[in-house]
Amino acid sequence: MVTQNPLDDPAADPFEIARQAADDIARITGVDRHDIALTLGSGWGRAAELIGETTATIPATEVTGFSKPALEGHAGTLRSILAENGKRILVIGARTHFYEGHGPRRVVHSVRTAAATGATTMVLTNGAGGIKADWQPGQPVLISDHINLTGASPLEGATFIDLTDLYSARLRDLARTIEPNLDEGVYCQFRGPQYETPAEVQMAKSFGGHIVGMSTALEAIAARQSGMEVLGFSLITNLAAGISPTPLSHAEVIEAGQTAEPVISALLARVIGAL
Ligand code: 8IG
Repeated sequence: MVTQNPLDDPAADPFEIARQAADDIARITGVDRHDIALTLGSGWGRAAELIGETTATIPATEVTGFSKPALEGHAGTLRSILAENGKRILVIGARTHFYEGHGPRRVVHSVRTAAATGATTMVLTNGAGGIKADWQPGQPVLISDHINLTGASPLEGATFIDLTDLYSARLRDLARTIEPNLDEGVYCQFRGPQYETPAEVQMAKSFGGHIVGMSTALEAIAARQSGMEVLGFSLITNLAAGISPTPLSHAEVIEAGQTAEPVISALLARVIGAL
């Protein structure tokens, strides 16, 4: 049987579908409201264990509007975590990427769902390529701003949203109270799934970009539309094409992520604990 995603009906209201998804989460987890939402990108997966006690784990497929996994047989999960300070954290381990081709509604559904569960802070993490010459693979950096190079938007119609201070200066300062050496940079979202050419990396650099990736910007826009405060982290898993003297290898990206994972997960858990 072919199951249709309700977000694919252009007449459907994506916020109503997010409301239904939040109701699914409340029913399955028994938690009425979440305070903070956290999307885990590549390299950040272990943070969930350190944030607090996981009180429920849900396959994303059981929540209205979530997409089928991009990678065969690997359904993403949502977790409800109770932190030591009593806050409820919704951990989203089920990201839909723009390059999957299902459109921005599906990409940002998890963010809109997080807002509908009550979350007022959205923490977005990703693995990405680094442009700053002094960055090393395995280094976490804060996202200070973004350049959306996808040509797409999650906003529909004449929806004018201010993006000044999209990546909250207050939350970046708070993160630096935990790790004073955290550098920050401007994230450029490319469509992907191919990595950039060296010329595209130079374009991003000349535009003022420091980080290249395939997620986060569209999600951050939707988070702001929903009134959430946004904190963004990139794990620099590789130097961007042409910045690195060697070609990008997916295996190297995975390995850098695995090596960095314990350190950055602990950092992220401490930041979440301080929010
Ligand atoms: I991990 O170098 C990771 N994701 N666009 N470029 C883009 N996405 C990435 C990269 C990269 N590394």
